[in-house]
Amino acid sequence: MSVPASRQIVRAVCPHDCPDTCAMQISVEDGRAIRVQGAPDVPITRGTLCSKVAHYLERTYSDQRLLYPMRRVGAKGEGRFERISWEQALDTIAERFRSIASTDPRSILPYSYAGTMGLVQGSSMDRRFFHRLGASFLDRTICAEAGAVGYKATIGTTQGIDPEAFASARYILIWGANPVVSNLHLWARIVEAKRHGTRVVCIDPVRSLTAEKSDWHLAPLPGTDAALALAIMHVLIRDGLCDEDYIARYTTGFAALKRRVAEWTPTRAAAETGLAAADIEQLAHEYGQEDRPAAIRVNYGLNRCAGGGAAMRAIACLPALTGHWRWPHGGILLSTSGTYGTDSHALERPDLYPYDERFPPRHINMSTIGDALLEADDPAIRAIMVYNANPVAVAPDSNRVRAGFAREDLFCVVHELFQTDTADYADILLPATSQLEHWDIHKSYGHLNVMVNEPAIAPLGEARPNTWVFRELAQRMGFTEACFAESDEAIGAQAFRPDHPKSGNIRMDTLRRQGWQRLNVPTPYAPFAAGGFPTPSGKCEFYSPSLAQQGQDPLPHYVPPHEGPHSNPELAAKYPLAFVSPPSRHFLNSSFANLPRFVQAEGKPWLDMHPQDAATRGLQDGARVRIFNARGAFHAWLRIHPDTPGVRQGVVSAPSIWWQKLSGDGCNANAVTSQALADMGGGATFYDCLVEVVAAAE
Ligand SMILES: Nc1nc2c(c(=O)[nH]1)N[C@H]1C(S)=C(S)[C@@H](COP(=O)(O)OP(=O)(O)OC[C@H]3O[C@@H](n4cnc5c(=O)[nH]c(N)nc54)[C@H](O)[C@@H]3O)O[C@H]1N2
Ligand SMILES: Nc1nc2c(c(=O)[nH]1)N[C@H]1C(S)=C(S)[C@@H](COP(=O)(O)OP(=O)(O)OC[C@H]3O[C@@H](n4cnc5c(=O)[nH]c(N)nc54)[C@H](O)[C@@H]3O)O[C@H]1N2
Ligand code: SF4
Ligand SMILES: [Mo]
Repeated sequence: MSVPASRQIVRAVCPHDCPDTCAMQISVEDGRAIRVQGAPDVPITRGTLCSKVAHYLERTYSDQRLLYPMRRVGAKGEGRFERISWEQALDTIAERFRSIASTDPRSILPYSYAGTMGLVQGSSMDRRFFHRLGASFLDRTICAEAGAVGYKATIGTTQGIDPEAFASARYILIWGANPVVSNLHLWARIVEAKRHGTRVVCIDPVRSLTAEKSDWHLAPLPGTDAALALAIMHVLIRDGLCDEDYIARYTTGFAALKRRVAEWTPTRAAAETGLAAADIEQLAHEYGQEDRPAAIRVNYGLNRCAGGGAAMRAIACLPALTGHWRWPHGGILLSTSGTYGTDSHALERPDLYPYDERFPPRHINMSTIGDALLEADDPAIRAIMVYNANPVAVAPDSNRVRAGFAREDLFCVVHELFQTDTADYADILLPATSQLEHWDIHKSYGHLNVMVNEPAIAPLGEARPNTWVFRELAQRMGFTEACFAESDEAIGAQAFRPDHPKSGNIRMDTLRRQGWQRLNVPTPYAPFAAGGFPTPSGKCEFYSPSLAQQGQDPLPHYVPPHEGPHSNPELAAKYPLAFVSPPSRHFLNSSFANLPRFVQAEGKPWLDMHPQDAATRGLQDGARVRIFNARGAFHAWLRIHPDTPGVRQGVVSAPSIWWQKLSGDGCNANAVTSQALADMGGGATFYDCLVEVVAAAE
């Protein structure tokens, strides 16, 4: 195909927080991007993008884009601003940071998450800047930390099966994941497997789009997955469905595990999970068949609860018990991100932290940002700089979060593409570039390739990339270290350790020529076919000495929800429904939830409820309802499907994450979610939340 002279195709990468990390091709004509497509030659993407990013130009060229730096003119949170120059904006920020840092630099807090997953725009110059400044450290726990820590306690890494191998899987268990919505290209592989007869089972309290398309859907109560996993292990061991040779060679602690799971009869697990004991027996038997190794897709839906770490740890034991790791299409997949030898030291330079004895390092957990802004006093947070994130909309317990951001004495800088709920609280609001306007390099948590994002167009208005902002601020703060002058490409060139067995093959010239490169892993890839788990013992640890050392239960166990109908009957008497708020297919967290196409596609804030729960409350399909608990309330429209209920009984679900100011009542699902933490990693517990639902007042 010949490309007209004025027309170019630029290689790009979808920057969003999604495991697929798609390769994009941007057609550019006379300096304007005119078409966004999935790259046909890159694995996983194979030429298709999801329905959000296929319309990326509507985001890029949206008339809602912030194009100039601004300063607040209205009251805090009112969202009224006036235009200023970049010089004025950067000087103001540097001056405030310098003044605050002279008393205690830990009073300054960065707040960022995964607005872009790029290694350069996501976590490089920004970290260098805040490290050098001696700011408070932000613990980035809001999504995956509990599960990642739990999984690693068993396996030693977050690695697992190559996602491509799901196409040849013989039995697939989708657990706490909704790939049709949140991992579309893995779903495409699962559809390939279904075509040759593979049975697909989905474990989810919600009848998600994935559950709907699976052969069997089991709907446990939220936060009870560890009980289910322990009972599956009980049956596998009781009925001789284990691979004793694999266990003997490549695992530790089997005898102790056997004693532990002896207590976990299917009947006991049935009482916790709300599933039928017979179904648990059947699931264990289906799973344990050695002639068809099972591939488990486990994901973060089940780690947003009190026992999220323990659940992931227990589930991660299964493929070692059955020896399914022996096959490339057997085992378990949480995330591929641990496969990369990312050089976070070079990118983030933690060595720049000053270690001043007057100011011992202070960590703030992003999952409790509301409490931190309102209560931290050693020292109080006096300045916050938000980028790649929208905490007012996405952080739990948003009444507390809003109150924190509304503090008159908090200096708040927000760097954004759009005027989000958080941007409304800025004192200085800075315009950020979109992925088409800056350079980056990407790893993935849903495949095994490295990809480069070349800028396709010039920045719109005066929008600037994250790295540019922190480079400029570093200069104004007098940070003279050479790393603050590095270009984006120079930072990107340090992203992977050249001596790493799996990343050592990554070459910048190859990447820039062909757009992507697969890590140095074989195809097919069976990471633990012969053991080699990167745990302290080198084995899959059913018994974990390091957990024992930390004073935690060293064996797989069940931690009931903070707010379960069984575990907290007193609370459940007032608020009897377990509330979850998983991603809508039309939004990506709160991204896209301000753009007309996607808001129209989603329609309204919905609440899915079981017909029996609706009948008890006298609620009709389509009614506007108030969802509330002691922390807050929000409104949504009820969806009841009498024949195929959208949720199990006792559970309600609100597809998320709506912008608060665009949701009708100024509140979204996080009005009711809690800042309580998970058992491991300080993770957030969005899906561990009891509520009551009533008809909305007129
Ligand atoms: N379209 C779209 N895609 C996305 C996102 C998005 O917002 N929109 N977000 C991205 C991000 S940041 C992430 S972390 C991933 C999230 O994607 P996943 O890791 O798949 O996690 P969730 O979508 O939160 O939850 C998955 C499923 O788990 C169910 N679930 C809730 N609680 C429990 C439980 O206790 N046990 C079990 N077994 N299931 C439970 C939910 O009902 C949901 O259907 O998706 C990414 N992809
Ligand atoms: N109720 C409920 N709450 C949840 C969840 C849930 O399932 N239910 N899921 C949780 C999970 S898993 C996650 S990961 C978090 C996600 O929370 P966030 O990571 O905060 O995700 P987004 O809401 O997409 O906000 C990212 C923001 O970054 C901006 N951005 C994008 N690119 C750039 C850039 O290059 N520079 C700058 N400066 N900004 C940029 C985007 O415009 C967007 O507003 O939400 C959590 N909150
Ligand atoms: S959001 Fe996910 S599926 Fe959609 S284009 Fe980006 S990486 Fe691909
Ligand atoms: Mo996430």
